[in-house]
Amino acid sequence: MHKMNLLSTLIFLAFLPGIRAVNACPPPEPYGAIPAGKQTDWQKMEYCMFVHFGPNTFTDVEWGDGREDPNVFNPAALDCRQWAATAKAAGMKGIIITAKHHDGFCLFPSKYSRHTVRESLWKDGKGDVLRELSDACREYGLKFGVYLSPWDRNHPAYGTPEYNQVFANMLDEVLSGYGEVFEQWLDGANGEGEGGRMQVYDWDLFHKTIYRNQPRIIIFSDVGPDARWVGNENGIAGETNRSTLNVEGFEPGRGAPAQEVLNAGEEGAQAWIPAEADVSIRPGWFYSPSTDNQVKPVAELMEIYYTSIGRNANLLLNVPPDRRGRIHPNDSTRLVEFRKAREEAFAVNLIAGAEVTASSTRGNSSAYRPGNVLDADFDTWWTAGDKELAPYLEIHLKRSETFNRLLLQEYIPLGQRVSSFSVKYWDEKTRKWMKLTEATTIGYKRILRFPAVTAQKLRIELKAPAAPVISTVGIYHSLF
Ligand code: FUL
Repeated sequence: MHKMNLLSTLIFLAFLPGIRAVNACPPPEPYGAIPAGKQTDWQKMEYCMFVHFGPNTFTDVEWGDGREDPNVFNPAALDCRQWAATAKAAGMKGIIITAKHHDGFCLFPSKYSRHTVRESLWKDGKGDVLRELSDACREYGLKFGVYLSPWDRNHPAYGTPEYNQVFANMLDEVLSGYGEVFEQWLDGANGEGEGGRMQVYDWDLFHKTIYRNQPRIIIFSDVGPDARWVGNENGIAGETNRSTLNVEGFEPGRGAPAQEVLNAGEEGAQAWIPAEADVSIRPGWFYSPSTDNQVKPVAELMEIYYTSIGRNANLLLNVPPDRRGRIHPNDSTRLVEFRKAREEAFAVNLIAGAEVTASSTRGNSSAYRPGNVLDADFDTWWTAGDKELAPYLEIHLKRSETFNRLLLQEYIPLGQRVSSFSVKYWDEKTRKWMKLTEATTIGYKRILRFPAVTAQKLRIELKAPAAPVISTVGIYHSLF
C-alpha cells in the first residue's frame, strides 16, 4: 500500500513539466577553482572610486618621506559627502581611501602612531577622515574600503619585528571602528624605513587580523588572497584574463609573480583571485594644482572601461580630492560625462526579442535553455551538453541590425571555462558565415569591439575544457 502510494506520486511528478526538467538534469559540476560568494558579489560591483588623500595632497609629492610637518594637512573645507555624492553620480559602487600612505600619516587618530590627523591643525586635531567618509558612504549607499600601506616611512619601529604588530593593531583600528569594510587594499610597495631599515612583513598575521574583524572582506594585493593587482597602473587587463592564479610560494611586492602573469592570470590554476585594475583620472595618484587640466578625457576613460571591466577586471578609478578636501569640478564633470558615455553606449540591447538556439543544451532541459542568455538575470544561463567542448550559440535577431559591440558573461560560480571563442555573422550577399572577431577568455564580463557590421544572424563558437556556461549575451551599436 505504502509502495503503491509512492509510485503514483512519482508518476504524477513526472508529468509536471517544470519539476521533471529540473529533476532530470542537475547543473554541471563546477570546473576548477571557483569564486567564494563574496568574490562574485565583489565582481558585480565592477566600478569603484579610489581616493588618495593626505599630506602629499598639500606638498605636491607622490611619496612623502614621513618627515613632513603634520600641520601641512589642513583641508579648508573637507566634505566627504561631496566625494560620496560624486561617486554615486559617477555610477560607482564603493570608495577606497588611503587611510595611511607610505609617509605613515594616518587619516584617523591611530593610537599606534604620532603622525596622524590628531597631530595636525585640521579641526584642532579632533578630526577623523575615516569617520566622515564611512558615514558619508553609508548615507549614499556606497561600500567603504581601506588602503593601509604596510610600508611606513615614519614609524620608529619600522624595520624591526615589532612593527608587524603595530601594523596589525592599525588594521584592527580601521576594521573595527567604522562599520562594514568591503575591501582591504594592501600595497606591494616595500621600501626602506628610518636608517634604511627594511621590513619582513608578517602576511599571515595581517590576514588573520583582517578576517577576524571583517569575515566577508576582499583582501586585495599582488597575489590576493581575494583579488589581485592587474600588473599595471594603466587600467589595462590582459586580452586573456583568467580569474585563477597559482599563489603558492609568492608574496605581495618583490615576491610577486611577474606582472605579465598578474595581467593574464593562469589557466587551471590553484586559486580564484580575480583582477582589479587601479588607475588614476589624473597623471598622479595625489592631487596637484598642476594637473587640473590633465584630467583624462572621456575617450581615454572609455578605453580604460573596455580594457578593464570589458576584460573581466574590476575598475578602481582614483579621483584625488584637492586642497580644500573636495573633488575638483574638472574631475566630477568628467566622471559624469564618462557615465553618460557608458549609458549611451549600452542603452539599447539589440538582442532583445531575438531567437537563440544552440548546438546542444544540457539534458535538453528548459532550465538551461539558450534563451536564458537574453535576460539581465545573471543567475539564469545556458549550458551545452556535458561532452560538448566546442558548442555554439546562434542568434536570430528580430530584424537586420548594425552593431559593433558584443558583451558576454560566463556564470562564474561554476568556474571560468571558456578558453577561446569566435564570432561569425551570416552574410546575405554571399550566403556564407563570415568571421567577425575572435578572442580568448570571457570570465565575469567580456566586451568585444569591432567595426560595425549589419546582419540578422550571429554565431558564437566557443571552446572550453568543460561545457561553457553562458549567462548573458548583449549586442550594441556604440559611438563610444
Ligand atoms: C603604489 C603606491 O606606491 C602609489 O603611491 C599608489 O598608492 C598606488 C596605488 O600604489 O604601489
